[in-house]
Amino acid sequence: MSTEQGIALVDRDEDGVDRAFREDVLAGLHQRQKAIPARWLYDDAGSQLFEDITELEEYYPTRAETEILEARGQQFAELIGKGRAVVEFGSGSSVKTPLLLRAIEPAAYVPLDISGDFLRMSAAALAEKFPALNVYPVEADFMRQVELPSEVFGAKKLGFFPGSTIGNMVARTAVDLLRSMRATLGAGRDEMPLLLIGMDLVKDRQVLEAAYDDARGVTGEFNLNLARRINRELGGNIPVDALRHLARWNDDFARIEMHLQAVRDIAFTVAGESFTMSEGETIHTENSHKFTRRSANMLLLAGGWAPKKRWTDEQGRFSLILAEATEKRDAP
Ligand code: AVI
Repeated sequence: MSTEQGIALVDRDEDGVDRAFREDVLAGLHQRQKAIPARWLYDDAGSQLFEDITELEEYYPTRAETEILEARGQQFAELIGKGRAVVEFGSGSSVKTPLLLRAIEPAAYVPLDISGDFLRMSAAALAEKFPALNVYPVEADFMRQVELPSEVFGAKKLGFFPGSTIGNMVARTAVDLLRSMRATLGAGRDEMPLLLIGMDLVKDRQVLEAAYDDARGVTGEFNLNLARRINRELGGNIPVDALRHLARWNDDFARIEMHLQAVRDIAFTVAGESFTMSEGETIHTENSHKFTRRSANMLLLAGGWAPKKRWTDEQGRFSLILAEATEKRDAP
């Protein structure tokens, strides 16, 4: 894995501007409902703010999922077995990943991430914690099928996708990702791969809205950082003080939506293009879908995975689901 590969994954113009970022922002700001894909929330400052969010009193998902991983190690070992190759979609968390690895004693660990820096850092930290484990980091966009290192070709695979990041995708993208995971893990060969995936659950609106609009305003900063990033990287002059963080439950789609709302009429430019927002108008910046047992099962089935076992934390806030890749179609 080389640094050069990391650079190649981000396509920059002669001024060093990330072309995909500029295209997504300009296209999104020209829409009637302004909307920018949530992945752009995560520059270095945004990633640090997200880390801070996971420690907030109101933000329960990280604690709830960790509780499940701590409590269910023995069952994971029984159902998943030892000696698998664990393929984590994302760089891995310093808390959650070791809990799983300790429980199932895999033969290899393959973290996949588009950000080479994060990948290298977390892979090195893990290798230190588990000196006997073979760690093969792969710098890649896991939204598409990824070729795994030849060292794990023959091994049984377990995909690991904690955090309910699947909830940040609209259903169509989520299904595409589940199918790509199936292809990456080699479904269709003799041995069907398994997937352990975190999915946050529908609950009281007040609890959800507080989790995404905390009293200390950390989530607000995380959201507003996107406008700051646009100004910094795309030569914009969005008046950030005229935007406020909005987090609201959309019951029709069972999701928390994050928006940046204009508190007065504003005009600004980004990358040389002009935009206006009327007071009250919003830029939609993130969805966080919440699931029921049935909607989670339905999504997994649509993506080619049959749910086998489901665990929740004591308070029933969050679920971790073990699924097995299915044959192409289930009769009837
Ligand atoms: C990364 N993802 C699962 C978080 C979530 O809960 O949807 C992102 C987040 N946005 C605001 N707070 C947390």
